[in-house]
Amino acid sequence: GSSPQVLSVDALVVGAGVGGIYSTYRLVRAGLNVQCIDMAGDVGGTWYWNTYPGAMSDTETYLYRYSWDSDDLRSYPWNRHYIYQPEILDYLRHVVDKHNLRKHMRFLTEMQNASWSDQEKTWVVSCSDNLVIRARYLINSLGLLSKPNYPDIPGISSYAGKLIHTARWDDSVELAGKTVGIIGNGSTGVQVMTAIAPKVGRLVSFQRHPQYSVPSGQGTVPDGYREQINQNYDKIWQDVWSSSTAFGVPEVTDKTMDFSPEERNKAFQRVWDQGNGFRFMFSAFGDLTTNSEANEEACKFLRSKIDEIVKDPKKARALKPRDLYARRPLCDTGYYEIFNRDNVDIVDLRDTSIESVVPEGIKTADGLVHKLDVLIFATGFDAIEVACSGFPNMYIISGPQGAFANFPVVIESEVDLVTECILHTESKDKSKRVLEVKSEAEQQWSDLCDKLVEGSLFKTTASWIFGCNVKGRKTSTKFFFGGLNQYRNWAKNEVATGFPSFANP
Ligand code: NA7
Repeated sequence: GSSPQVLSVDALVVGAGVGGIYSTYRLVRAGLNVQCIDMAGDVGGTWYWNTYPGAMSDTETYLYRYSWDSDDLRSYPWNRHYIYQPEILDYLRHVVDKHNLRKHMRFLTEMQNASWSDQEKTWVVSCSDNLVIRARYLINSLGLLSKPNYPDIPGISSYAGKLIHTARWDDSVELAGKTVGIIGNGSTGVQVMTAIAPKVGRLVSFQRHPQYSVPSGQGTVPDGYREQINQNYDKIWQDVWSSSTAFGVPEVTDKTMDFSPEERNKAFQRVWDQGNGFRFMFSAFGDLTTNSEANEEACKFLRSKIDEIVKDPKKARALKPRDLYARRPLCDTGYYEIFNRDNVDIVDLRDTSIESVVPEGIKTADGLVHKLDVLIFATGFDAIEVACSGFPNMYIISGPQGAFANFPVVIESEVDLVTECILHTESKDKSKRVLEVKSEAEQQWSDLCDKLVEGSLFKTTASWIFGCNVKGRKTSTKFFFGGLNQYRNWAKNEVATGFPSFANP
């Protein structure tokens, strides 16, 4: 073919989501020549791709944003406790435009291959469009949940109706009046079902593992709410940065079983009424994720709520989990309530599994063929599968074994460290501008991550958090469960002590 177009820059940022935008901002501000690319048609990352009905953040709005533009934080308009996908996308576009970052970005451009030239101390990255980008630093900000996971069910290609994955939504798919089947009832499935139930002809959830969900407390914020947040923002961020989960919820240490059944019930009811999944898991008691007896108390409370809300006992039975409350905590805007609608039904795959997809719909093991006009896969992602060791001057934002906490805050903390690493490298003689994480440091971190999950009940459920959701993937510790605060302390110490975990190879 024709010879490629070659672009030489100081830093290449791959991905223009929450992490890529902030990386670009920091490195441009530091005086580097930066190119950011994304295979998508615009900025947004996760929020570019996940446009399914009901898509929203389940972090409260005042924390689902960057902390570093103090004016913007206080003036950019929002009016609900949680923001929907189009609003998040607007916000990210606004940040990019306000800080003039678009001129550093190139879309519909995919990184295809990257190799390090030891001689030139440069990454040589080939991209789609016959483009080669040469850069001293490579920052991968590809997202931890970006590759859609398709279930391993025979017959999918034979399906004659409309098939759609939530992470590749297509607005032209007509739902009104149609019979819609959905596989997947995690964060995504719960949101999409709640949103479409009133619009579709019939909705059938093919459910393998029900999950516990609590009300989010969504709604327009009351008068004075924003003003109060604005006045306290500095303190709010200090608290978030020194917290473990960064969700802005109190992280209490009380032990569940030290309290009477009445007191326990009252505490669970209080966080249920306040809303938010992380609040329910971490603000009533401090041991739900480590003590199974305590956890079972939360389960009992949540199962009783399902029985209370869902009128049809058969549906209620199907919706009640039998395992522990030990997955990423969900919250919703009326999920259990939709099952009181006549047009919403549930097939409990614990009773009868999916045998195959057939042209008409889904065939279950009991021999029934469920006819479907549309089949939605809310089946999640092939999460956090990236290589990392032995790559000089390469960094991964939200890569393996990052902190398990509110992602925008985690991402910001990671980008801050990466920027410090790059500035440190830049301060060196031109021929020595290389920094690479030591393999012993990497091993130590990995061992620490393994140690921290010992005793965590999250290990007892099979979810993407340990890579158990995709067939053939090795189960591993994909997160650092020491808390955001501990990560930030570690990072601070790295910077203050001259990057002891890194070396100039
Ligand atoms: P999740 O949380 O990985 O949920 C995927 C769902 O899809 C879950 O209910 C799975 O059931 C279900 N699933 C996957 N494969 C199958 C098959 N083959 N048959 C039946 N059911 C299946 O993905 P989400 O998109 O909801 O959320 C991911 C994260 O994005 C979330 O944590 C937020 O941080 C944002 P299972 O439980 O495995 O039985």
